[in-house]
Amino acid sequence: MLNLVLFGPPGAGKGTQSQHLIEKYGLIHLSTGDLLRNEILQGTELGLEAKKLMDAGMLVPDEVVIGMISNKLDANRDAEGFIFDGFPRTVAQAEALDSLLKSKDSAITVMIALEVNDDELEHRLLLRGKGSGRPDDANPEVIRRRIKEYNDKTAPVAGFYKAQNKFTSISGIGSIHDIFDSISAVIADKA
Ligand code: B4P
Repeated sequence: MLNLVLFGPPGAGKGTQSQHLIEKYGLIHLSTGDLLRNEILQGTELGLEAKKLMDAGMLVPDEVVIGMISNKLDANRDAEGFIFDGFPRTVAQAEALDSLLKSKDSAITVMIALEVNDDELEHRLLLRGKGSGRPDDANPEVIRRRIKEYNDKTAPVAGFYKAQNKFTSISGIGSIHDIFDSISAVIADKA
């Protein structure tokens, strides 16, 4: 089973690269950002709560996203593997994911981090915000808050996987195609 964590700051290209990985490896894509945006679209109670935090550039509580991932793992018991995109975003989420996978006799294969500097992140997200209608992409202040949340709460997750010898980082700057080739090379080496 190939279980991949795509890691990196907001706008690093996790969602973009996931689309190519799904095609090549036939993995199930689990994006907590997409799952939350879907809850917002459906107008659920969870979605209404999440929207306030997401629009402000803050993380949604751990128990909410862990619950969503747990349901998706249960619903896809026969999968060849998963791409975790935007999850785990805190050390508590990483610990919960390890236990969930362990209870299914599985584990994370590798975490691949996309390295992109803050100026480029802000540029990409503001550009996407012009067309996507995503409120969290429209405002430079919210984008900077998201990057701060990443540095404060998410960056330490890298240490969690380094300690397990499962961490690799690559440059997330360059063409989408070249970055995809670098990711594929890591998978070929680790899987
Ligand atoms: P996410 O939906 O995970 O989104 P993201 O961090 O903005 O984006 P990503 O890195 O996937 O960027 P993308 O490929 O789209 O999170 C949104 C919010 O949801 C969070 O702020 C938080 O509130 C909440 N949330 C989600 N998961 C959570 C969790 N686990 N715990 C708590 N809260 C959670 O790329 C961005 C742009 O760059 C695109 O326009 C793309 O076209 C462009 N791009 C990509 N690659 C490029 C390249 N190589 N060159 C130039 N541009 C590129």
